[in-house]
Amino acid sequence: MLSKKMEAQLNDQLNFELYSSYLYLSMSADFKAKAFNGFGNWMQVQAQEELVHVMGYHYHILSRGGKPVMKKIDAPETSWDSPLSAFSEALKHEMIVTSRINALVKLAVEESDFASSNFLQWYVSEQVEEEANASEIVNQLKMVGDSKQGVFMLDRELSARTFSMSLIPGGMPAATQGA
Ligand code: OFO
Repeated sequence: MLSKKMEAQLNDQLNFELYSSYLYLSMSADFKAKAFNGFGNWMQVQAQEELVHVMGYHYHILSRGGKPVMKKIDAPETSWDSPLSAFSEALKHEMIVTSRINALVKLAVEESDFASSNFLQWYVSEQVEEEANASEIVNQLKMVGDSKQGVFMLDRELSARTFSMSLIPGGMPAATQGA
């Protein structure tokens, strides 16, 4: 059984992950509208992964006797000056997500909620990857700078990213994913 405090904070994070998806969908739309289809594809896949993260919280809250509550989601920006500014914002956003997850783990430990602590470990590892991925692209964009050819090549490279349902948040059965 979740404590009321843990249930509330897991719910906040569920809704924050929905915002993540919303933000990346908006970035995807902006990129695609500007013919950066590879960057747009990367962001679209990111948005899909965020929904899987949402479902992990949804499953965990329900499994522990709580109730997921969908809240109002803030509207993200709709336009970014450059690929670098969008990916820099994505990296900054992921760093915020990491600190929120760390705070959840801290609460789980304080409450001796070992099931939530165990569940959250999946997100701790995932955040290492999330930050590394965004950071790598930010660095590459900085490296190519104003080179149109460099940006074009990077855009093409990121068009190869695909969404995989094999990504399963901790404790969430695979069958729930496909449902
Ligand atoms: Fe869910 O990891 Fe990004 O936000």
